[in-house]
Amino acid sequence: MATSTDLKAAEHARWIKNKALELGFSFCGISRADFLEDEAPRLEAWLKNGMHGEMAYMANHFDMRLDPRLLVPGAKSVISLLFNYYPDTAYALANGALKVSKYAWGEDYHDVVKDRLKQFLHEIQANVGEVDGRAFVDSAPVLDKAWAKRSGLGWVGKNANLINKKQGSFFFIAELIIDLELEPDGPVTDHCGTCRACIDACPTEAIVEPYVVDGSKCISYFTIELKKELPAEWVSKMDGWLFGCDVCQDVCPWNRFSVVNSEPRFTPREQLLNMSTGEWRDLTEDVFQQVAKRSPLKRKGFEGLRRNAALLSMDGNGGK
Ligand code: B12
Ligand code: SF4
Ligand code: SF4
Repeated sequence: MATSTDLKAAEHARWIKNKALELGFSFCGISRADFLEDEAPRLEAWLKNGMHGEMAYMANHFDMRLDPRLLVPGAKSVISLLFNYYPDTAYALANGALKVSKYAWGEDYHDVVKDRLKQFLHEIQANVGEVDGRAFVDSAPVLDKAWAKRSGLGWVGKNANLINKKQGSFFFIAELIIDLELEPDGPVTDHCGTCRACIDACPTEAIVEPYVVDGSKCISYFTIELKKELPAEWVSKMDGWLFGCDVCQDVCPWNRFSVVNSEPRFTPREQLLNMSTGEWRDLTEDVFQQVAKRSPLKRKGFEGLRRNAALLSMDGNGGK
């Protein structure tokens, strides 16, 4: 028989899911804040095999990454949220120019989604009363995909991205970790089946086995995370990507169901998308400030971006 605590937990969960949609999130699911048992050995193996490359931060806070109660004392629930960034691809880069991943065509998602999360937490506090918690979007030792999977928002595909059956994978994942008891959702099934389009299409063979991406071989790592110069032997494999890489998502059949996002702050920046390879190669600090202002490109910095562009254009990546 359902107790009054269960009923409250179900009622609060319903209210939270409706509010999430109102605030512009596409999907919302809930999990109990527990230890991530299945992920523990996988994360350990990934790190042991050096798949984090020089992303030293990934090796930190191992226990906290697997248990949100160590990150947010008193945590009871993880609210997982998907925020759509799929852009109007009519803005696609001029043929032949160096490519920038779709997630970076507009304003930085850390800022856009964080603002929304803070508002969400305030609304929960106003509606429910004393609730303590923290908001995260790619901003702490939290396994975002594992929580979204547990909360029933999709499955983690062979390309290691969370895929939602209704709208594909071009989403950012965020969480509210709070000390309120909520009715949890359950995971959904994997729909990759016999497909291996992402594995075959990856330009650097970074998907070393189904569901395992060697981060240290991924174009996204080379073009964004790696602090030192792109190693010469990898330059020819970058497939014209200047910042990030969308290949394993572009070929995924589930992304036929992507819908264009409705977030004004993600409106693609025409100046960024119209840059020719020559303009990237000869990038000046002034132009960098214009195209990278409040954008994910800031992470790479002026020198890093110019260095990538110089190496890529020398190798004949991109035509214009
Ligand atoms: C480190 C990191 C990277 C690294 C490493 C990539 C990686 N796959 O881990 C690099 C820089 C390469 C990267 C690239 C990208 N990233 Co990134 N990244 C992260 C970050 C910070 C941590 C991810 C992590 O914990 N990796 C550790 C390893 C162990 O995790 P994993 O690959 O998911 O491994 C799991 C699977 O391999 C699985 N597994 C292993 N073996 C097996 C076997 C079976 C049978 C099964 C079923 C599963 C399974 O279990 C593991 C543990 O859960 C998260 C943000 C966050 N805090 O979570 C964003 C995040 C994963 N990135 C994101 C994005 C958008 C990207 C890019 C698409 C960006 C781009 N366009 O360039 C690419 C995609 C590359 C790819 N195919 O994975 C989004 C993903 C959104 C989504 N829909 O899934 C996240 C969640 C950020 C966010 N909050 O929105 N990223
Ligand atoms: S993002 Fe690009 S390089 Fe990285 S795994 Fe996917 S296809 Fe391969
Ligand atoms: S391309 Fe195919 S195998 Fe890869 S994630 Fe998508 S459905 Fe799964």
